[in-house]
Amino acid sequence: MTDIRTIEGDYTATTARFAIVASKFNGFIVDSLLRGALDVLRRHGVDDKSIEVVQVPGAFELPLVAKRLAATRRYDAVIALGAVIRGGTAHFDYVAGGCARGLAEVALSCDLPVAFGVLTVDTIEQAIERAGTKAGNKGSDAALTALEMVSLLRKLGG
Ligand code: INI
Repeated sequence: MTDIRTIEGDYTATTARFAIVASKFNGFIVDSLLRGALDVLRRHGVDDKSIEVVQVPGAFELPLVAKRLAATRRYDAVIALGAVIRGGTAHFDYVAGGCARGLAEVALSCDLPVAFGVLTVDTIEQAIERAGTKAGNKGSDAALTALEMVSLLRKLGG
């Protein structure tokens, strides 16, 4: 055995409060991500009263609203959900890059977990695969990550 102390989060943060910010663009995909995220939170004992969902126009708008929500200090974590699909969109890189950079910036500047449940894929088929079909559900994954990060930060303290 080793003497190294290891600290990791678990999924027991049932009293935590969560803000979910979800984009309406590609809504039929994002709705599945949202269902997945809510399912995970509920199955882990989080009460519906501890969850708020805010809808934004597109993935590019996720960071600003995530920042507003984080700044209220009402939540223990923010879960961002969206779907950026390259398809024929010339500005995919700007939307996906701005979204990812912005959300990372919110987490650091607000000192709050921001789970990245945003699909960045080439095709609608790939998005469907990652939204509750054969490649899992990125919304569920993000909710699990949020639960784990809340628990981890509680353990780390400070
Ligand atoms: N927004 C998305 O969430 N997904 C996309 O695939 C997408 N594409 O392809 O353009 C998209 N564009 C809109 C963007 O997020 C902003 O809402 C828009 O540019 C206004 O700021």
